[in-house]
Amino acid sequence: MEKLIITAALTGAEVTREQQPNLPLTPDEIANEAYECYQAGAAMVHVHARDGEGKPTQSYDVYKEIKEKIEAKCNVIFQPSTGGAVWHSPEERLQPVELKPEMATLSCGTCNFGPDVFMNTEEYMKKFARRMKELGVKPELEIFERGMIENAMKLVKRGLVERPLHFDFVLGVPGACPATPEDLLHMVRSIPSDSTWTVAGIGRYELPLAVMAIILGGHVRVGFEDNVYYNKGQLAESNAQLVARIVRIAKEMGRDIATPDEAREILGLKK
Ligand code: KMH
Ligand code: ZN
Repeated sequence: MEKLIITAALTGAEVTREQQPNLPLTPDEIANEAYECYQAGAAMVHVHARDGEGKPTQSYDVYKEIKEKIEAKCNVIFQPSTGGAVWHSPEERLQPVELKPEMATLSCGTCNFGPDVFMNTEEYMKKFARRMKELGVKPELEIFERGMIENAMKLVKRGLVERPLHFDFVLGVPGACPATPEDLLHMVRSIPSDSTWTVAGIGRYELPLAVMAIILGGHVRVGFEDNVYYNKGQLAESNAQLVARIVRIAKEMGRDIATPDEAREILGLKK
C-alpha cells in the first residue's frame, strides 16, 4: 500500500484560544507548530492565517510570512486555505494562491457550516480553479457533501482541474455530510480510481475516520482546525500530539509514513 500522507491542519478559521489554549496564531507560532508536526511525521500542513488580533485573515503578506518561516525550518508541504472564514470574499480567499504554493485547497460547493453558510458558487469554483491552474498550484478538492464530487468533475470536464485528482473528504461538519463509515466509503467509491484522497473527520470523528483511511489506503488529516481534543473531555496538548498518535497507529498496522518528498511523489507535486 502507498505510504501514508499525514496532513496537520494547524489553526483553522473557527477555533479560538478559549476552546484550545495552545492554538497557534502568529506566524512564528504557526511555523513552530508546523515544524513540530513535521518532526512527528506530518508531510503537509494545511494553514489558515490569523491577524494581530487572532482573527482569520487571508492576507497575502501574512501567508507569505508564514510560508517563509516554515520553509526556513523544514521541507513540509505548505498548503494554504482558500476557504478562509465564511465571511471572507472570494477575492480575499484567493490571495494565498498568488504565493504559488505547491498545493492549496479548493472547496467544491456550498453547504451549511454550523449556523453559517459556506458559499462556493460555480463562478467562485471556476475562478479559483483557473487561477490555480495558471500558477501551477495543485488543488486539494474539499468535499463536504457527496454532490461536491460532481462539481469537482465538472471543473475537470471544463479543463480547469487536471487528473489525477486529490480529494479531502471533510466529514462531520454540522449542517453538512455526517462522518459515518458508510459516508466515507460512499465518497471513496464515487471518485475516479486514479485519484488520491485524504479524510478530515470533525471532532470525535477524527480518529475513527483516520483509522479507516489507514486501512483503505487513503491519507489522513488531523489537527486543531478539525478537532481540539485528544480524548473525550481531554484537550490535545498540540497538533503534533495528534500527528504522533496517527504515526503510531499506522505503524502498528503496517502502513509506513510518507516523508514530504515521498508525499510530493504520490501527489505529483512540482517543487
Ligand atoms: N473555514 C471554513 C469555512 C478550507 O480551508 O479550504 C472553510 C475551510 C476550507 O476551512
Ligand atoms: Zn481549512
